[in-house]
Amino acid sequence: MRKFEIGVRRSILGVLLLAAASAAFPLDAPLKPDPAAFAARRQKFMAMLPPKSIAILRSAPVRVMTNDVDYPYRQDNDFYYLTGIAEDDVTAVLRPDAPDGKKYVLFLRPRDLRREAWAGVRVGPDEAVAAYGADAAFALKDFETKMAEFDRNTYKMSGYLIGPEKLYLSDGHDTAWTTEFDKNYQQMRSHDEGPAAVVDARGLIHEMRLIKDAEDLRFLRRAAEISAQGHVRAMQAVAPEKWEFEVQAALDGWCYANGARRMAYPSIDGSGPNTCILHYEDSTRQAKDGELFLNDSGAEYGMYATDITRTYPVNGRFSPEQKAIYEIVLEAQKKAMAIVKPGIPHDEIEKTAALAQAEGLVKLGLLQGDPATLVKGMGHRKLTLHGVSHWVGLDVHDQCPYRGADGKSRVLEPGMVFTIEPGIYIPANTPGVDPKWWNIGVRIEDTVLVTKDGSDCLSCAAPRDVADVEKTVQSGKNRIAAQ
Ligand SMILES: [Mn+2]
Repeated sequence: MRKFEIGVRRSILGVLLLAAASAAFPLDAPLKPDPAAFAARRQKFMAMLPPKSIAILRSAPVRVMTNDVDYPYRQDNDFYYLTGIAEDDVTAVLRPDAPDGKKYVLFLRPRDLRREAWAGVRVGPDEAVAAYGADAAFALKDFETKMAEFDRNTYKMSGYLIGPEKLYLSDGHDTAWTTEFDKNYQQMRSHDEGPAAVVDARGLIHEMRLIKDAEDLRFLRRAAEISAQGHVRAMQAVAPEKWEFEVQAALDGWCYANGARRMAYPSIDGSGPNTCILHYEDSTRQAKDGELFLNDSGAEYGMYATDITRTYPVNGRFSPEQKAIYEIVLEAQKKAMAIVKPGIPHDEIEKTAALAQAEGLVKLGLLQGDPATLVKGMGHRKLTLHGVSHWVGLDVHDQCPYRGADGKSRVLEPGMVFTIEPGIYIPANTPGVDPKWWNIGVRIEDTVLVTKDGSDCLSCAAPRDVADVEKTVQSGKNRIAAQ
């Protein structure tokens, strides 16, 4: 596929052929999560815990949107990573040295057929062992007594929390559950029972999530692949007088039609002045001839995010000023991408992109001074605003420290996935900047995997080079002839 792409890239026909090829029917079958991958992660997680530890993981709560309408349910990523369970109101317990051998125990809501008639079929305690690979499963109401119970025969406390000295907790941000749990825990501690130390388990889980396994990568690749195809659709949908929401629909719709159940974050579709608003989410403006369009959108596929931005001319041709800025951003991204390999400190990506952008902006007279000095004093941020790289995974911004306790940047390892996303933004009325540069906002963003000896850009199938971008926009069938 890659050779084919390069071969036909040079013509408009090529772009059309590519579009036709990626719209082939039938669609690739939806990916199914592999239960063995979750079992392997649980095993690895338990092996990381110190002796005499126990972990309790809680699902995400249902969140209310309006009156009696809830937001579509979205599982907590740390809970999902270790369990593969997508439903709400579940508590998982991991017991590395369980005396009874029941290392993975689930607590779930019992089946309720009347409720299921509204809300859909659930896995109850009776099915959970087979469905989720648990060693044992119980109703939620049994959670408290299973954790700790006074034994009337021995006059001693017994239960999962009696014995372990460290409790690793990931509460799924379910504050109601946490409040209740904490009340019981404090009561237990007032009798000097239960683990004395509570540790936030998320730090450990985030470290695991930083290095992607084969299961992570299957989904991350698919998310990036369909989103990159969606970006081609969006480029073809843009034209003078088109509304931003029409372009958004072209991309988001493509992702949904290819199995994405959500976008990874609210799509950013901005035209003209809106290209300079980093998190513009309204999509309600009409694009005008001669403007730029900035599209920062990525699908969530099977819980996994991708993060991609493309910027293109609404009428299919960059103006000289737009092109000058675009080429600085593209050069910065390419330079930063070229250094990615194991052993490189992560902040080298930021430094490389920042220097390239500062050099370009000084050359154009938009910044003054020595580029390296500018970068040191963060002077370039006047027009570049943000950093250029964050981890990507189940979260669009996967949470893991970028620096060690010593303040030093984390060094790249195979399996890390992150964005490279330089940008330059010149809103109207920027002091000291000639109006010909106003309303030019450019960001180019891709999601990149560190491989054994370099990198693999997961989303670079979306056109980036000036000629490819212009050709793709021009190939849009609905384009209104301009000029
Ligand atoms: Mn990003």
